[in-house]
Amino acid sequence: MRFDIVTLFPEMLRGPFAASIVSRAVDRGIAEIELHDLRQWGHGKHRKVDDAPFGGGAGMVMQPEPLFAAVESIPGQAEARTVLLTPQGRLLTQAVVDELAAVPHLLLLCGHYEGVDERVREHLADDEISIGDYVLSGGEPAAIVLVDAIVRRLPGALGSEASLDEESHTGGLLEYPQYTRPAEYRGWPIPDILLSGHHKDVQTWRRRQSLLRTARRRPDLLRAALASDGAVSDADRRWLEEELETKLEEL
Ligand code: 6GU
Repeated sequence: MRFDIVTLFPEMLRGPFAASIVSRAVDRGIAEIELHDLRQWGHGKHRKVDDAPFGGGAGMVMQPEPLFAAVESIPGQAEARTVLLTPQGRLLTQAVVDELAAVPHLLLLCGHYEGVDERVREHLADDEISIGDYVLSGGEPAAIVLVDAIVRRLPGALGSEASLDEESHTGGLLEYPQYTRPAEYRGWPIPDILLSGHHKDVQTWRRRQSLLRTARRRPDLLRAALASDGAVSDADRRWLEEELETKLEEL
């Protein structure tokens, strides 16, 4: 999969992409990431890329020309999905990540200042993504998040594909608690069940911990899982109602 990223701050992205899963995926040829410094297409001696808003008001707005010129310089851009990173975009979820992971060529535009000229949204971007309901100074941290989330879904990017299987298996529930050695630390033991060697019982315990944790911390996610066919069995439902002393309909 190919990523082209247009940014005013390429240095913000280099470090994160040079580490861990993303860098390994690049080394393996699974992902290709190219950074494009928007300044290159800025106007005049100062390589200007922004100007005051028509109609007045505070802050600066990114001008259309440098962004259009940057995108139009990128080979294959006409076939790529061009995504503007902006707090006004659709919220990034795992479903959106998986949708974008199926696109062979993504072109990410990192917004800045008070915003981007509306003609960029209308005539250059195919899609707009936000990574959450808070405001960042620019789209770069969002580009790091988006690339990481996509790359780890690409075949061969993770050491073992089992990790991904397990994730999809848990179907929108939070993860169960994990423990490793030592079995007792500062007097805090791990749950006995994990030392029992009864694989089936361990699986049941983990499944229930997932359900319980999701019910308590993210009832919104549990409601979605309950509504999706086959994600939560009748046995799971009965156990959870008992444990919570609540009818699941009341969650
Ligand atoms: Cl993509 N950009 C900015 N500037 N702020 C954000 C965001 C993006 N997603 C959440 N907040």
